[in-house]
Amino acid sequence: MSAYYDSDEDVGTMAKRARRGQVDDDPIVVNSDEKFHLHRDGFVVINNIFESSETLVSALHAQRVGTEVEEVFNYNDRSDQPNDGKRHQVPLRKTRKCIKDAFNKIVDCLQTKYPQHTVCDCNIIFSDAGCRIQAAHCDYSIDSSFAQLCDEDVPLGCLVAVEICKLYVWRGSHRLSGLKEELLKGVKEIKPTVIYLRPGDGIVFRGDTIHAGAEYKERNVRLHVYIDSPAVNREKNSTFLQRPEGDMSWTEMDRIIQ
Ligand SMILES: O=C(O)CCC(=O)C(=O)O
Repeated sequence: MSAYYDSDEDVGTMAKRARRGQVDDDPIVVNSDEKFHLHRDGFVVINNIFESSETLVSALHAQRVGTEVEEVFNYNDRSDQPNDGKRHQVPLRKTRKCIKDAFNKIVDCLQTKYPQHTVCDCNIIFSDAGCRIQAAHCDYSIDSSFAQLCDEDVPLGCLVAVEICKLYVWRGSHRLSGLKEELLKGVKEIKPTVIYLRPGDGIVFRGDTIHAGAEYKERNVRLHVYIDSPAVNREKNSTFLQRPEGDMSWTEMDRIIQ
């Protein structure tokens, strides 16, 4: 298995650079050709959804100008690192043909694969050079009703690469939601997996899969699509860190999701 990004930096170094509470051991690096199963692993990679281009990358960067840019959280509650202000997002506007074409392909692909779901909001995510890893989180609040959903009803998200990008995922972490502390005690720690995506690839992940946006040495742009389920109302643009205060079972989660 080889990484084809950050090639001047091995994964061990990359992991050491990440601070305690994010990725402090060697993450497992895989590229997008590896096969995964959405409900077994918590995520799946789809190759070649559309053809990316320099024009598309530039057109997406251009959307950062002249619009209200939202800061995406990029602090770490475990190491008390403050937000570095290097991760932002804006809603995708289909102003150019290259954007419309790519977006239509993404919607066609995801809607065909997940016909019971609805592909809705799409944001452009920007990382500035030096952007740090996010803290581990889910995009939904995993309360008891969420934990009882059948697999087919779980809402999904998709990170789509327009240039090479990566995402940290905790494989199998979706099966931990709803487990009581006594049961969590028997679960072995899960090391993060770094999934590298080539331009045009996407990673679809369940709303209860723990993940973290990656660090970037150089600026990077990518798309984040919400794939809603009729069974769950989504709070727009929310993320849920893995340590709600006062919930003791999360001490075990801290141990498991290293
Ligand atoms: O920045 C990324 O690539 C992913 C961001 C993310 O997962 C989030 O903000 O929920």
